Amino acid sequence: MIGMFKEKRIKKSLSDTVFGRNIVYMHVCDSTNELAKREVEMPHGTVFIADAQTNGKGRLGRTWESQKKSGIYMSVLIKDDIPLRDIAQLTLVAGVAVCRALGYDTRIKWPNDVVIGTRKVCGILTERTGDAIICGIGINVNTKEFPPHLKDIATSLLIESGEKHDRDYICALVLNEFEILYEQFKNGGFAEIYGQYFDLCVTLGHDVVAYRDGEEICGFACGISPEGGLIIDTEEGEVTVSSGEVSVRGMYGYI
Ligand code: BT5
Repeated sequence: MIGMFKEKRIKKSLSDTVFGRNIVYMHVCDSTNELAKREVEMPHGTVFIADAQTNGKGRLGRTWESQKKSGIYMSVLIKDDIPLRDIAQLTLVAGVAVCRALGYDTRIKWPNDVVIGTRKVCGILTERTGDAIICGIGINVNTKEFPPHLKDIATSLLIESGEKHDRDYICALVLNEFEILYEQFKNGGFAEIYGQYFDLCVTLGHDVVAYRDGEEICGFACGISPEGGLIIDTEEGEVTVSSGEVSVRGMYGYI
């Protein structure tokens, strides 16, 4: 059924997991990440989900287009002892989880864009508030059309497959995969996920430019560091950039 999110339907497809055991659903909210921040007293694993966002947020002050009932806008509240420096890695873990859940030959444009071909189908924004971490995931599911400024860079499962998808079911699949990978990450660190991330990352092997505090770092994306940073081979040697501080573009296109 395509319509509003149904908590029961999401729960039906969930494994016996913590992520999503408690679901806070709203028709509309400003941003599920902001909602999670306001409701930070909720238990670990609570998932905040909305049919539409009026102020969907991307990284570095950007916006996330959040059309009504066409996408998944959800945030997972994580209350564990994750060191501050590992938050960026959690975004990478979530990216791998989304790829595993969606299939469709999804790949990752470093650090956090899940793409099909050269277009973005999902974005992830991880934030910290006090001791809690909020991992926000936006997935374009049944979006028919994007506004002009996104036409060339965004896609949806509907556009790619010609079919509408059940958002509740996809939500549950993503949460199941995320929790499995999260447990591995928590116990063994990013090393547990590194291989999968590396294999999924389409940025590698491309000429890229990273923008860091007004500075441009141009070079060949040649590797992922053990911490999840992107290693760029520049004229001055190798530079590793971390996801919290840069945005990256392909020199000859989006990837
Ligand atoms: C992201 O930022 O990709 C993180 C997006 C996170 C969205 C989720 S939805 C649930 C939770 N609540 C929130 O408020 N946010 C999270 P970034 O890497 O900065 O990419 C943002 C850029 O992606 C924009 O500047 C646009 O170019 C593009 N964009 C915006 N909306 C898009 C969409 N629906 N599909 C594809 N691309 C989009």
